[in-house]
Amino acid sequence: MWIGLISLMPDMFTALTGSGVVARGIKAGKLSLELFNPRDYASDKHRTVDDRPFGGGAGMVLMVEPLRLALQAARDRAPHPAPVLMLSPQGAVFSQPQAVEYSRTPALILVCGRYEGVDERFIQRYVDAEVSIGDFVVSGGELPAMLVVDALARHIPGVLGNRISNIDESHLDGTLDYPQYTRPEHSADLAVPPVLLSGDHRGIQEFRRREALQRTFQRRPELLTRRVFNDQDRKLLLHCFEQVEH
Ligand code: 4G1
Repeated sequence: MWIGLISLMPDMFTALTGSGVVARGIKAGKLSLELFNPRDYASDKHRTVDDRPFGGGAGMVLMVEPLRLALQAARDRAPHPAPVLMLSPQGAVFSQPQAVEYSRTPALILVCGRYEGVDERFIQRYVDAEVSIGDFVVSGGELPAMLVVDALARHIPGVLGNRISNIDESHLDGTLDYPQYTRPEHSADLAVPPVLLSGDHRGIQEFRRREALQRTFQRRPELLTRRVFNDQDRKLLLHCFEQVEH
């Protein structure tokens, strides 16, 4: 997969390309990232990329022209026709199904905003979809873009190694993870739940499922409304409901 990144702060992406899953994918030839800096496409001697907002107000807005030329350069380099996504608080919140979906496109262009935002005409004309990572203020689209690239890369065949497994999507989709333990058996004044040392695989499976459902019910109850449960899950959940009354 080829990903073109349009950013005024291309150095930030060394956090992604230096080590970790994405670096591994690049080395394995499964993923290729290319950066395009709108500043390189500015037309004046000061290499201006932003200007004050029409109508007044604080801060600066990214101008259409440097972005358009950077996008043109990215499109020229893309080995396949590439959808253009922009990281933006105006998008729907990025989700696991989208990570899987976008990992299947052979080429993708991600546009990162800066300052107060991007001239709306660029978005209207050139951006296929806006994607948000959540409802909070950040200083630019770069960190959100890195997060999206990491989430996509995990789904490209051959990117994950043996020590990094792909977390079961059926779990991610509807329930939180169960608690994990590793050696030693006693640590921080706490013992590992005995069932995990018992070798009773059915017991272990049931313990993990119960813990996962209980935590989801307690911490993220809204996730439970998006799923249909089997008989075992229903029984374990009913147990959670009963505990609430006591
Ligand atoms: C209004 C949040 C503005 C922000 C309301 C999630 C945030 C990109 C994202 C902002 C950005 C809220 C994101 C805000 C983002 C131009 C450059 C926009 C940075 C910018 C809730 C600043 N997911 N934010 N505005 O943070 O790009 O992807």
